[in-house]
Amino acid sequence: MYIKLVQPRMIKRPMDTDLKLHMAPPLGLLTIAGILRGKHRVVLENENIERICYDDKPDIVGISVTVDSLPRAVKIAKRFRERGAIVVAGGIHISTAYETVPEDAFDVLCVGAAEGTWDRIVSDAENGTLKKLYYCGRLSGGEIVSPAYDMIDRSKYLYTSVIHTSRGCPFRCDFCYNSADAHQFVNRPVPDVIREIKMTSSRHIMFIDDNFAGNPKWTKEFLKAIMPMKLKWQAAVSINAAKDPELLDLMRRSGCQSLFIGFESINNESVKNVHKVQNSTKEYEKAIREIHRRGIMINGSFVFGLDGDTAETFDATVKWIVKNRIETVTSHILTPYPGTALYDRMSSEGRITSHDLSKYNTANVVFRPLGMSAEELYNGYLKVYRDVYSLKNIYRRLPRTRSQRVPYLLFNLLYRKYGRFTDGVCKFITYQRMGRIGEVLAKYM
Ligand code: B12
Ligand code: SF4
Repeated sequence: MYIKLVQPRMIKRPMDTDLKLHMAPPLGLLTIAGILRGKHRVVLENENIERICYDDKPDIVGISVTVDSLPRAVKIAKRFRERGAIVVAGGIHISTAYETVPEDAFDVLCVGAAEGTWDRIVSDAENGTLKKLYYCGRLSGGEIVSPAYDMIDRSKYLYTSVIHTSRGCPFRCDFCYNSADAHQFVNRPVPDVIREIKMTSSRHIMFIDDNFAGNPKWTKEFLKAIMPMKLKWQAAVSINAAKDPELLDLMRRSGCQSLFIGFESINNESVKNVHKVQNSTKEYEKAIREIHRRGIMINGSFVFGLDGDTAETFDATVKWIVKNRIETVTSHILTPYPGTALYDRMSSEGRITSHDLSKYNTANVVFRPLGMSAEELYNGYLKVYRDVYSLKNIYRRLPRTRSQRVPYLLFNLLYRKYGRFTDGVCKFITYQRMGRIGEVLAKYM
């Protein structure tokens, strides 16, 4: 069979440049390619970096859907279905909230990991016994299939050495897709991950797990195993990881450069309201010191519009970020993704003001906030980006550890502050080369 896999384009936020579209290849679809190729003809098209071709005649089209890309996915599906293809939708949003997806938008909906469903979908399509809904059920780590890394056009991406060591997260924060029942937490066998790292032929690895330290025992074993590989790596962890000195030491010794941490809010009430049970704001500053002390940078993630937030929250948060020299910051407007505990609560309180999912990319206000107006929330969110990445505050946040200053300045200036300029350069020298230049500069300074 001829199977085409499609990644719908994402909607950029006001502060994003095209660098975001070229950040990393879609691992979900590459995993499906890993499952199917050899048995079928498989083509992958990522609308973030190329145009989708509607002129060929695939038998099956598989579309990966996050909440914000659902409206675009529906349009793509319509065009392929008009040409006679069977369209299968899967991915994070379908797995979280398949029952909210318009009935007639796709031929097949797939809940959970592709590893447990695609072979059945294809053989049922061949036999004419296709069903509307497929479930994966529980997956063991050893059943996770490696993405087809060799299918990536490396010139189109900043980072291609992206690896996942686990799926899901042990926590269930109300606003996160992991609060929906369909998601499980599972680690992969250590040798499988090491084999994948070797496949990338790079020593700079980005682990894209939701929570790289979701099972600290596994993470420690893994870090000991990669120690001889002399990697430089970054990952996302929940803040409780910083309470474990042995884990932090192993991270440093195995080459950790930066950790992405969901602080979400500096207001304890706000954090507790969304059941982020592992976060205690009282312990934040100590956690930051422990991480910085080991020469590891922090990418702090913050959510605005939580029920304890007011119009004062924005400036207070920026002040705190600068004081604690958080090296990079990602912020979001609280967004009630369908299928999450937050959505159910806001929906029952009648607070959802927009059901247009293309606005659900955390850069729009789609609900009625409690402690401020929707306008104050939107403007405050934009101001946080402006203030954190002002030249003055980039200077004030400069890391104390000298070796961190080059990667710090590269990200703050070339990605965030002057991203449009950098993107223009990438169009000439390729995104891959820009990613490499960043790695090399960071290594020698
Ligand atoms: C890397 C990443 C990015 C990268 C690259 C995205 C890319 N091209 O893949 C960047 C930084 C650009 C990015 C951007 C954004 N991201 Co993002 N991102 C991730 C991250 C960390 C990893 C994705 C990944 O590779 N996973 C590993 C693969 C193997 O898993 P998977 O995609 O789930 O695929 C499996 C199954 O879902 C299924 N499957 C997947 N596709 C399909 C398709 C079919 C047909 C079938 C049958 C099955 C199937 O099978 C796969 C294999 O088992 C995830 C969190 C996570 N850990 O998954 C967030 C995540 C996907 N992002 C998210 C968000 C919100 C965004 C942004 C909106 C952020 C923003 N404010 O701008 C944007 C735009 C998203 C978009 N429209 O694409 C949310 C989505 C929430 C939701 N409910 O939809 C996530 C889940 C983070 C989170 N915890 O909230 N992201
Ligand atoms: S810790 Fe992060 S990934 Fe885990 S459930 Fe909470 S928000 Fe989601």
